[in-house]
Amino acid sequence: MSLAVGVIGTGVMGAEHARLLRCITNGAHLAAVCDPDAGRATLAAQGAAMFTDAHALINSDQVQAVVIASPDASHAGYALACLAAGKPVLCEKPIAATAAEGLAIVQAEAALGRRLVTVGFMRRFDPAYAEMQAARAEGRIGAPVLLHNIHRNVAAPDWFTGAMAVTNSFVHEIDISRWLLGSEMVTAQVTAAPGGDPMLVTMQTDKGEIVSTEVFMNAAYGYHVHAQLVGRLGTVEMAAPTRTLTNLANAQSFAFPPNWVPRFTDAYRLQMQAWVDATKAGQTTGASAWDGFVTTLIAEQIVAGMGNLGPIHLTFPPRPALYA
Ligand code: ISE
Repeated sequence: MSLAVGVIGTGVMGAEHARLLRCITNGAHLAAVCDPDAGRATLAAQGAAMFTDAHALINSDQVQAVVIASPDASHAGYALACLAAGKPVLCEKPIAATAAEGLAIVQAEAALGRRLVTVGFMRRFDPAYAEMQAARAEGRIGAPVLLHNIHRNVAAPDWFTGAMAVTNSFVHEIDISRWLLGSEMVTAQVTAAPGGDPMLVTMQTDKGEIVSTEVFMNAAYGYHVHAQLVGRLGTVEMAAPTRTLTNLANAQSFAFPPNWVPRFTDAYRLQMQAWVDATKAGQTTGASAWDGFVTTLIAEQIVAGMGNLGPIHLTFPPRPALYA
């Protein structure tokens, strides 16, 4: 039986998730979309049902599982509504705009006693990150000591505030660093250029590993995400995010993508397929509600402590047994 999926929000990410469900994903189909903008909803729906009220989509009999790709501030309310309706949900990052809202999702899911929430930290499905994670887990580079991350965007949109470099962009490195290392972050320290962009965040894990991340929202030349994991025996890092190299006019070159959709196209496709397969098997995959909450909690503590001279000491509430 094909899984009937409803997509809330048909902006850049919602349109891509709708396309994956319509054209690429096995075992599922796009049953409905929801967006107040009828023009882009129609483009994404391509014949699927259209809603303007997200709660009506979530509660519709036509929809068995939900993808949330609406603006960040609406994620938590819709995720809670999916839990109340008992429907599996793939929620774009961040899981919530505040840690308190993220915790409410964790508590609601723990009370339900079964996991229905997956957070769309798609980098976990990127083949390069997956290889790095396997290299670490299999001990191929020895004990990890450092992780260097680079996260550069071409230009921040007008509506991007300083804090969003942390809460919307850097959350990816919080999640992927926890996942790559299998560690929890315990401290963070931020050094920002005048005006706040770029910034350098240094975190330390519970195993003493150091995680450095450059977040540069206006790097101009292209969308560029890179990671290098340094172990006691060797290092593993991403190769150029491209299949071809051009030799021309005394130089070798490759092109950077303009944004994250082409860079992570495989990750989004693999994430959707894994989520559909897991959902149909009554299982979960990817980042949990707990991972989403911890990521937002760390981001919130970093934003609050950004002016601090010393390191920010990160604190967490106890992890419910559901996420052991
Ligand atoms: C954007 O919202 C994303 O999720 C991208 O993956 C990230 O690279 C970008 O910095 C964010 O603004």
